[in-house]
Amino acid sequence: MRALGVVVVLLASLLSPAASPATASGGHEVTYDRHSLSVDGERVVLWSGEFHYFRLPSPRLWRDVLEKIRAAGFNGVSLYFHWGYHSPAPGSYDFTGVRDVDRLLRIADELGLYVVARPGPYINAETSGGGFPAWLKDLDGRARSSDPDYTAAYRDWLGRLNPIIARHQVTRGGPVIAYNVENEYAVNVDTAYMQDLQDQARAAGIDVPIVHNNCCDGDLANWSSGPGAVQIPGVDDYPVGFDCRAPDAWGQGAGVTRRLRDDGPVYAAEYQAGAIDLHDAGYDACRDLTGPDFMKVFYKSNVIESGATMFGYYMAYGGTSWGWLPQPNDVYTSYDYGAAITESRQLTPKYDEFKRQGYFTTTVAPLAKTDPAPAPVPADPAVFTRARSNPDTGTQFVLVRHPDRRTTADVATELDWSTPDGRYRVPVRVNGRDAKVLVAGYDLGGQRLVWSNSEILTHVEVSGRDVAVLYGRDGEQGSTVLRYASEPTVRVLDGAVRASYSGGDLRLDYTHSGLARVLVSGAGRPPLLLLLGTDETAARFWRLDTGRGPVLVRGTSLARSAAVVGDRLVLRADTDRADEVEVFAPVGRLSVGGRTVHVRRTASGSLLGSLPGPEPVRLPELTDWRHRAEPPGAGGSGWVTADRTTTASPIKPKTLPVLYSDDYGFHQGNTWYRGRFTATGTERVVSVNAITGRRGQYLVWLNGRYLGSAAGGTESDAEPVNPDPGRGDFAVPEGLLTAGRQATLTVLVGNMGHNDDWTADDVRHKQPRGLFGVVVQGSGAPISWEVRGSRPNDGERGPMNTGGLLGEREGWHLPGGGRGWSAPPAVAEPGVSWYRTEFRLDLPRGHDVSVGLRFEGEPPRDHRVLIFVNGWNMGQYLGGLSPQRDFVLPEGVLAEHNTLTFAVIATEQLRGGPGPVRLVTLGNHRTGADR
Ligand code: IPT
Repeated sequence: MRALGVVVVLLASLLSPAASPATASGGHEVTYDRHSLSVDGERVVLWSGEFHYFRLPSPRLWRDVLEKIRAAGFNGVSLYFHWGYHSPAPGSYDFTGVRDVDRLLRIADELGLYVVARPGPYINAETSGGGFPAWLKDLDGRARSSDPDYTAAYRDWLGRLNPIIARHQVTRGGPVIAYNVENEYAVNVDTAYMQDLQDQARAAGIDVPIVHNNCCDGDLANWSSGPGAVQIPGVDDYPVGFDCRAPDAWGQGAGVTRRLRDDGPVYAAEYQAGAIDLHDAGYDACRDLTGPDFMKVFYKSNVIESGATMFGYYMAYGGTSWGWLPQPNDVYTSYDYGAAITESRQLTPKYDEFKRQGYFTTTVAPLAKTDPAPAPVPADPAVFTRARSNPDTGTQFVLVRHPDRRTTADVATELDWSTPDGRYRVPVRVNGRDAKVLVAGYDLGGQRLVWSNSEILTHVEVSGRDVAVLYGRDGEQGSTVLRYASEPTVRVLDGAVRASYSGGDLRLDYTHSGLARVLVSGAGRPPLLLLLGTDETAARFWRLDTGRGPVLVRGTSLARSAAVVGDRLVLRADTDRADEVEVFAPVGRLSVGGRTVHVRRTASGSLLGSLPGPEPVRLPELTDWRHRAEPPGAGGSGWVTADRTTTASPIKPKTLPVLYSDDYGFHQGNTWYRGRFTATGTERVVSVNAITGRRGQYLVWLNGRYLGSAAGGTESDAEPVNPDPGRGDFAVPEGLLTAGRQATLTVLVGNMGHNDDWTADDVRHKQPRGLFGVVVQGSGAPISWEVRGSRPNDGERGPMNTGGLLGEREGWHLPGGGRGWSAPPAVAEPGVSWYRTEFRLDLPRGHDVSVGLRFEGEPPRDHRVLIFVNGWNMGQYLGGLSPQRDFVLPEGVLAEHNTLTFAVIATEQLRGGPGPVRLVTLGNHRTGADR
């Protein structure tokens, strides 16, 4: 069961405005009302995290990451689908291998994750063209409008993708619970287009609710009413922004999701769960900016202040913008995003916080239907409270924090709290940037929770007994009050807990420290094992669904899944060190990773055993480098005459012919240009304009002589458009050209990826790449141009893997890599030098080892490195131009025998090759044979 115990069947859901029919056998009905989604009448709080399959070119690791997302307490994932990733050319689509989204949706289904499908056509997502295929730049019609040529293009894309999504809907027994049209479509809008996207979806059999992620407050379109309106309009919110240089300087963003429709749930479509590294602070700083204290304060505030019951946390796992996936103005290769799960798939303290909040949200069913309620008044106004309550159960949820979220004060006070079970003075404390959601009047399994100032992690029923985990900050006072008709028997099994009984209330008082254990029995209720932890000890628990109901596991670095087989719990779990493992399950035996674990029964009724840690990893050195030069403009075939005088780009070139690479079908990576003219001998300066995107560059040769390099233009937001972008002036060396003889100008222009179209104005994403203008000062001779760039596709690696270097066209980056390699020279000439080596990995079996490539030493300013692993372009090392020095190499791309190839583009003579580089272990976990 996907809905994790959310069992509140209500008449209201039958009256909801949209009822998606359960069409096929195994299908379920999806409905909604102003409080929440429901599946077959059971309310669901949709707690989902965003994942980009296109940023992890390894379907086997999709399962790994989705298991980690599931284990964090998420019950859903939000998935963008990337048009350009699937389409090298108009009418050409690929949904196989690393683009097999049918497989992706099957995995989500197998793991019990709901899916919010987000097929664009425009997705933004800091990816090249905002997800548009680069060939879309060649259309005349305005993108994101109902212009006919754009319409034909997106209908083709959706016509292929929608049927895949449709067959995986909840209504057909699959995971897709909602369908997101467009992306933050707020300005320059076209309602006919917005409506057509929905009509296309419906025609393809999409019958789950259609949603949209609205970007901005104010008067902009939000699709909550009128033509083009969606059923559940949601809101994107990044309340602390993207400046990771100052992780403590939380801005003023309220972070409270607005209600946009009265007849649907409040939907936090994208809620900040990390940040892009706009100012090169490094992603660890972004993880600090959006760390556990931010998550506590903003997420909990939002749950209670907005009443949202649909969440998409952006990102749960960011991944890698490998190949030419990055949108260059915002990101470099890594899209780690400072997320809870790192790019190398490691779990962070943010993951623990997601687990604490996600377990709570998906356990405590009354949270799915709440209305604002009077909040208990604190004795000290330095504490701020807000409350919601469930109108059917009366259960109350009280937010406690500082009035100003940025306050770091330590305030302890009391709430005057009228709970459903009586009025109480409840001690509370807010120490620093913290927030809590406290619960009163809750039927916790077979118990009655009157109130607690500890927070609820989760609870399960095991063999007729309730096991509940509550937690608070280490060292803070805690109290929990439970109701019993008569005095129950209380046994404190561990820790210091005082119990008192009076007037039907059992009150437990304690200080949060380690893990206290209290057994309460008798008095007409099922026994209760209460586990009272700290943030840290609570996060050691895992709740896993089995065919016999949910079970709890304490310990391991990740519990992936569990099954009850007879008297045995079959657990799939990882360890990153030797550790004890404790299970609360209706069994007497345990196996982990395919091996029986020796266990003993504890006083808590659980089973306790111990697990070994991982074996050490030994990685090979990278030695025996070979070298091959790519002479400027070399290679006979593949050149195309560049003679166009018009372009679909709204930005017109400075000189003719048009030399934009896209206009000649060269969409990715580097492009070579060759211009020939008859020299006069009076040439003085070659003036070049090239547009590359941020951090791009170009290099210029004349008659084989290197003239130098310049930074390419970016043209991201420039309004009005810069008339002289990426300008470089190169003096013509004396005597190089002879009057009457042919001269050859050779230029290598980088393309760092295509701009996005966030403002839907069609100008940004159609900003050209390549040469924008070339003038040879002192000469009036016409230049005849040829251009050669990327091939449209690279088979299994797809349309965005391979650029237009000669070595890429001829496969030097592929395993095998051809002949002509020799020992590296002491000094390589400016331009493109290829280096390659091979290495063999001997990783311990039954382990999940994350391997990376680390560039060491002083970050260079005079060269950059394109990294190919077994032919896969795993990104660009930009030296001093970006903070990234580690490149994650996923399993699947990595094999046992590997070829590592670098294309080094040097703007000066290169001494000593690409510089010190080595393989590093970015994570090592024992997983057992059955991962
Ligand atoms: C929001 C986009 O919808 C999403 O695709 C991504 O770009 C994200 O931002 C930032 O990482 S746009 C929001 C910042 C207004």
